[in-house]
Amino acid sequence: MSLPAIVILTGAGISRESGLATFRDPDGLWAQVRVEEVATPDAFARDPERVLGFYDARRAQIRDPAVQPNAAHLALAELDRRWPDEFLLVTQNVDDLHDRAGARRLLHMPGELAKARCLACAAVQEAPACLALRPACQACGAARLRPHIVWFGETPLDMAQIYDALARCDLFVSIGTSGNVYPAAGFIAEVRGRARTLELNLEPSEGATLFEAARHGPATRLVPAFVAELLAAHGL
Ligand code: BV8
Ligand code: ZN
Repeated sequence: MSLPAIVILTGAGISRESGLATFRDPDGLWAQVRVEEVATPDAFARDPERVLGFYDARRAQIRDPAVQPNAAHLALAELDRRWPDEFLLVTQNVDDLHDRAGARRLLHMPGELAKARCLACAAVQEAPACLALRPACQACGAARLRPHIVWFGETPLDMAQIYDALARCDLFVSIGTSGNVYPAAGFIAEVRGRARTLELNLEPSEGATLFEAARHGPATRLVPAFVAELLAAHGL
């Protein structure tokens, strides 16, 4: 008897208690800068220094020793470790907290702050601390690195693998996302009616009514409790 195939989607809310700002909360990133100024290809073409500086600042923040994976990241990494059947953690986050918590079956749809991509040879590599200084690509030497981040209007990464996992999943859990940004916001519509669905979020998301169950509160309280409950329910 195989165990349910699980897909978990996370958003900025899961990293909030690690000290990283979300996007749409009152103290969020988009309250300080506009998406159009720093998170689109046009913005990069128009003012590359502004965009590179925005991501350099966020990359410095995730390298601050005070920013650590929290109990929610750690609980999901434990679930990944102990779940013997299909499991995929899809994150909308560009921070590296799921990685540092030990998650393995993990996909970053919008790329990663810790990585850079070369516009000359497409090589993806560890991002130097400061892309605004135009460091050379480790593969071809060209000084044409950009953040390995999916901006608005660009195609998210690993979509075929993600849709394949969604098509097979029996349990879909959405954690810490407002459900505003597509295609991630559309995943619940892909799976509802066919999989069990649960939302764990500080407050109801845009797609809250599409979930069969929802629990509201901080991720560091809800996620460890959910993981313990799921493992116990399957004798793991
Ligand atoms: C695409 C990287 C085609 C950047 C991000 C016009 C032109 C072009 C595109 C569009 C357009 N109109 C619409 C679109 C599509 C667009 C879109 O959806 N726009 C929205 C704004 C309408 N999407 C795109 O452009 C995407 N690409 O569509 O390509 C395609 C489609 C399908 C298949 C193939 C190709 C590209 C989207 C990726 C953009 N890049 N990130 C960066 O990080 O700087 S998006 C960025 O915001 C995040 O990565 C994340 O994906 C997204 C959503 O943020 P959330 O994670 O949900 O965070 P938010 O602040 O919104 O919510 C936080 C939640 O946590 C809240 O609910 C809060 O209550 C909760 N919370 C807070 N604290 C806690 C908590 N929960 C628990 N515990 C707590 N302590
Ligand atoms: Zn290169």
